Amino acid sequence: MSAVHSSPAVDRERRPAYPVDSRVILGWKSNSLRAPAAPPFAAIHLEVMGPQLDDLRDEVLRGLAKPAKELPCKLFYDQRGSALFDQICTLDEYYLTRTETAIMQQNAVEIADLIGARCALIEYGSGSSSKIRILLDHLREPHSYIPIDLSKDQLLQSATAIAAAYPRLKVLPLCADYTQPFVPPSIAEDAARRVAFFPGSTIGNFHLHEAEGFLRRVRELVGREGGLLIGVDLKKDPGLLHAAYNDSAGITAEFNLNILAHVNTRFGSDFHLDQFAHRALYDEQLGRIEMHLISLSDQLVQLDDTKFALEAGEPILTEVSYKYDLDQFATLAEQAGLGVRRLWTDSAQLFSVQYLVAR
Ligand code: AVJ
Repeated sequence: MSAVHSSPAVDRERRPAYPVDSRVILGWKSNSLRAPAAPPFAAIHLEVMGPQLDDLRDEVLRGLAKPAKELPCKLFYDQRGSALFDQICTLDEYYLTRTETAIMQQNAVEIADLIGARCALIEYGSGSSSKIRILLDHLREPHSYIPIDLSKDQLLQSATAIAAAYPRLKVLPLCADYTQPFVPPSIAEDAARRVAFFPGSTIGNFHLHEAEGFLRRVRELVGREGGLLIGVDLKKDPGLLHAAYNDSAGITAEFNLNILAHVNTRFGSDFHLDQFAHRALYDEQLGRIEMHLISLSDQLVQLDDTKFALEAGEPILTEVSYKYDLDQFATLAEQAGLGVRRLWTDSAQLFSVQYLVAR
């Protein structure tokens, strides 16, 4: 029976179908604790696995206490940040989204063939859940869709839209921070295989050693027969990269600065947005874009009881975005127990979509 109906969303978080603490023993194989079938009035059951507000606060405090200050890039995506990101994706200079989407559309039949029938799709960082539609439109009898995102409101909204558009699909949204190990939701055992979906080259936001650990966790989650469909941005002319992260309309700058507004509202800090400037540069040696916010004056910022001193010109690192060679990424995947089964690129080799399988 489907747990999802196409009626309007009801956030059932405040009255979960099972005790919240049971999440620690909910696993792939746990049948006994599966949530009872949803009553007809319940549209979507949202499973929440944290993170606790305090975990994020600690991460912010630790990042600002470092000699080279940093903020975690997952904090870009409050409501305004998510809207700005969606806008970035439509910019001429930001080739990533349209290139990845075109690759997926052009090869959708082959991709769906490789994934096979009755799969459970687990999307890491589902955001507005738009790219998954390309898959859902081509897959044979997809079994379930498990979007994972930190932003609860957007998750509920997009999961509801997917459930309405694909009434035969089980939609099981999970609010979690996938950069940290988390307990996977219990997925009915009758899915033929578990396939993770990680588009957008968000893998680039991990440092290289973190990326390997992340891929290994994905490999564990999907199991022996599982797969991972992943978008990986490629090394290219630094000029193109620079333009993609320094768009002429200034949307990326707004997106970058908005992280400070988000930290202010969420944690009560007192960043002055007009005292910082956006900077993005490509480090060719390290093969990565770095986004910074540069302090425009000597200033103090307070968070809880701690005051952080910033000098004029001092950067806060807000994001890294690694660009890969195909060989380099294949090696990384191998180290994580995944082999490249097939990959697709555009004619200019700007971007790649890769289907990895457990080795
Ligand atoms: C889609 C999260 C990978 O690094 O290109 C866009 C985010 N940052 N412009 C990226 C982003 C600046 C983006 N990710």
